[in-house]
Amino acid sequence: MVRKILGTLGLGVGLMAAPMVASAAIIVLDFEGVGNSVPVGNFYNGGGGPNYGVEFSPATLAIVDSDAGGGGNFANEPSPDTIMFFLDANNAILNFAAGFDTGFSFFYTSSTAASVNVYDGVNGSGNLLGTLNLNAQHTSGCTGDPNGTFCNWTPVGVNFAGIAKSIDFGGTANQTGFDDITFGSAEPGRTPVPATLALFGLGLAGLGWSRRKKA
Ligand SMILES: [Ca+2]
Ligand SMILES: [Ca+2]
Ligand SMILES: [Ca+2]
Repeated sequence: MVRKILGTLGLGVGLMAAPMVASAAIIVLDFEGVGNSVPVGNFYNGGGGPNYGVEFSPATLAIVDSDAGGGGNFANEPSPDTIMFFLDANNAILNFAAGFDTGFSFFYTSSTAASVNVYDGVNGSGNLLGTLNLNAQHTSGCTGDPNGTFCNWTPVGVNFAGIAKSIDFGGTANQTGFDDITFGSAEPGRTPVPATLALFGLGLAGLGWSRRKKA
């Protein structure tokens, strides 16, 4: 039987390569490969990335660090070089229709305080299972890599009872970024990359649009 290269790769480095952790499957979304200023959409729902059955609302975008050729005004992201953010705070939701349990977590950077809510129905419906509170910490004790105003990333997570099916991301449009979104654990799945030497800092306004005209 002729073995297809892609088929072999799929078995070798796909879902089955994930380490077994405890009894519950832990899934980490690192947004690598989605693109720059591209909606995450169905990337994790059969649309190019690992198919976890996770669907993002249209307002959620992936963005690549400007130091890696994208348009992102951030640094020290836990999994370089792509993160998720949104441009419409009222419509930044992910649906995990099959459901997940135990915990939910991620790393974030934010210039404003915000809340992220976990629900047991899709599209932010049903019962509120947990809330993650975010602080304004984006510039605290950090520098660019070499560029990027949003340079401080904080792990945050919550344990909950029941089966969660959607996440409603709070925050301010273009002012809150997320990476290594983790299902099944209150501790996000990756370790932050340490800050590297800063050459200079720039006072750019937003996470996503660092190329706009400077004051
Ligand atoms: Ca970076
Ligand atoms: Ca950067
Ligand atoms: Ca990433």
